[in-house]
Amino acid sequence: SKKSLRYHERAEIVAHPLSKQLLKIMDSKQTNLAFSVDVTKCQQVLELVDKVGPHVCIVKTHVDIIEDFNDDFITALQKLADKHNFLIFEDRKFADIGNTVKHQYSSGVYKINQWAHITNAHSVPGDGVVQGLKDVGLPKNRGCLLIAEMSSTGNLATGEYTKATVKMAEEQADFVIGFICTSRLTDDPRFLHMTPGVQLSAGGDSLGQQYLTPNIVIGDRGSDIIIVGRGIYKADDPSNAAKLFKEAGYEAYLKQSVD
Ligand code: 5IU
Repeated sequence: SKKSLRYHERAEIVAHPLSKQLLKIMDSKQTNLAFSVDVTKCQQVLELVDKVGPHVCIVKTHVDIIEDFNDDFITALQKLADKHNFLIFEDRKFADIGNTVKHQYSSGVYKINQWAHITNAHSVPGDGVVQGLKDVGLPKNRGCLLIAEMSSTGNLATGEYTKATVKMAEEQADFVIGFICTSRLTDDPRFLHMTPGVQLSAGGDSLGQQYLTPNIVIGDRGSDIIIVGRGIYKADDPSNAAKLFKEAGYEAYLKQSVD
């Protein structure tokens, strides 16, 4: 596979301050691991994140699955982000017209724009979805990932849809910092590629999730960041599991990058 730049080299090239911050974290913590903390109680989330935090560059949330969500939870999560030096990514998957996503991003119970460094959107509505999020997010230095591909079986984000999503990102690269994808989609070093559906051995679940290994995702497919949920939080020792994913992901990165 194609050789790529090291994190510290890319940190010098990227324009968006958030991409720069993320690449610096990846360089200094030697990790391309994002932890998807998909549990449903604030305390569970915070305990897992405190254990796993030293090993990750990103913690990915689904705040709408948390049963006892409250503002103190966000304050506590932000404290952990400072303590362990990671970014917060709310996996909101915005998918409405620009005017609606603007409100969904800034209002309601969660006020995602106030605390999530990164969020994501489906490209299906057209670039108005990015425009709407950008109105709210850009003044706060937030960044957005476009969902160019999905990990689940039978998903429709393929072929021309994926290509058009990359084009949409290129046209709004001041706010779109990268992609959710299953392999590298562009050699433009500004864009960060993040891949869910990762376990230490290939396989799947009973609801269509498909798993690849860190070595395949980073090494063979040229993605930048592995996103791992159950592989970590269902493990007997989540901290040690995160360490194993971190080491596997980082080793694959070292092998495919220029010395
Ligand atoms: N996620 C995927 N696949 C996708 C997208 C998001 O799995 O295509 I877009 C999310 C769903 C879940 C996490 O929050 O990534 C993966 O969790 P597991 O590692 O537990 O399968």
